[in-house]
Amino acid sequence: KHLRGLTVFFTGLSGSGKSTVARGLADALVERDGRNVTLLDGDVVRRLLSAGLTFSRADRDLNVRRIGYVASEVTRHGGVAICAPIAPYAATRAEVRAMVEAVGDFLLVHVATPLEECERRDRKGLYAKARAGLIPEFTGISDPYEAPSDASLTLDTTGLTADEAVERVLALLVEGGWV
Ligand code: GGZ
Repeated sequence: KHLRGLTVFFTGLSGSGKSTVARGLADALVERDGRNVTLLDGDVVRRLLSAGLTFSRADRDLNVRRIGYVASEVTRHGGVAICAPIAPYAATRAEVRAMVEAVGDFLLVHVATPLEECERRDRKGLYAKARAGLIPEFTGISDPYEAPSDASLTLDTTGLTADEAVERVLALLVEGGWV
């Protein structure tokens, strides 16, 4: 078992299940072997670290780079950073990967729940608003999402419980010797 730092970076649409799986993974890692875990969840990041940023491409990129920078610092010091932004742009994700891989390990998890399922869930009513034209740049509806081709794991949460989804990510970490 090595103490190398690690970033687990979740990417996917709003409502895909990123936050739920990320939180579950964080809890599981702390419980299993007391690893030093930092969860960089979208909501908290947008409220504090990226307060005031919009959803333009420039601001999304800034948001994702900030998350990546914090994750790289956690990783540098041997911790586990778990990030869960939409991160719709492949080039920006690649920048974050490079930043983290300079100091530790990076795993990309694509939460690839289909748009129709995310929209069916519509837990915050944002898809309905976006369809009504009330949110001009909504990912998947009126703004792009570039699906990754470099994911270590692709997870469709349709028909999976949160625990089952977390188990799949944990299995990947066990396989790679991180836990
Ligand atoms: C996408 C938006 C938008 C627009 C508000 N597009 O389901 P949520 O509510 O909690 O997750 C979404 C969150 C996305 O913020 P991120 O920081 O993860 O995005 S990015 O990585 O692209 O910077 C959604 C809400 O914010 N939200 N407006 N226009 N999601």
